[in-house]
Amino acid sequence: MQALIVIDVQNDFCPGGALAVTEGDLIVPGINALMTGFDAVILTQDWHPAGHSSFASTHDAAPMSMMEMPYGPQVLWPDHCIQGTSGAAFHSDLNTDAADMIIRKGYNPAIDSYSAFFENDHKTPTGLHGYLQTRGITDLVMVGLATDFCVNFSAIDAAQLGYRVAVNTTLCRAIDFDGSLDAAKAEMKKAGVTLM
Ligand code: VGL
Ligand code: ZN
Repeated sequence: MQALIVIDVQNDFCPGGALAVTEGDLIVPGINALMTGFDAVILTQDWHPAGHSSFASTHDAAPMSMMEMPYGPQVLWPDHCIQGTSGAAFHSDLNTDAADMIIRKGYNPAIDSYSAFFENDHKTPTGLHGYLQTRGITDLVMVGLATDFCVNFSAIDAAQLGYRVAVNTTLCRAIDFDGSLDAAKAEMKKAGVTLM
């Protein structure tokens, strides 16, 4: 049983958004076309409260600077994907009707959550693993934004949880900050993720 996991195809990660990923919107038609032919389709949605600890503005720091958190180093981002805002909404062309489930993440004010499976402490579960297990899903294809952060962390966690994982890189786009895309590709391969 195979699921398609669509990571964070939200306005703030598309051109014009608060944390815009170059060409982030161009992957939407291909993702919609891919949705048929899976046993389950799951969308993730980055969903932060205002004043989230991953926001540079919360610490009067520069966006894209680093901060040591109790759970490890954290990039400080521009404010993005604030709950209920248009920036947090899915891209308007994304076929959300095809989703069996939408899982939100990053709502804990103190911990960021790049991965669809665990918050950035690598311990607190989002519940997605339980959902996939009870649906009998063994194989995952991942697409979405951003290749080097939320797709990367989700794919590695999934592989470590025992799923067979493929990332369709033509239907992903990266932030590519400070060599993060090359590093992410190497980490995913090392974790046993297939890059398509
Ligand atoms: C993401 C940075 C902060 C992502 C989310 O979806 O890749 N990146 N929040
Ligand atoms: Zn975020």
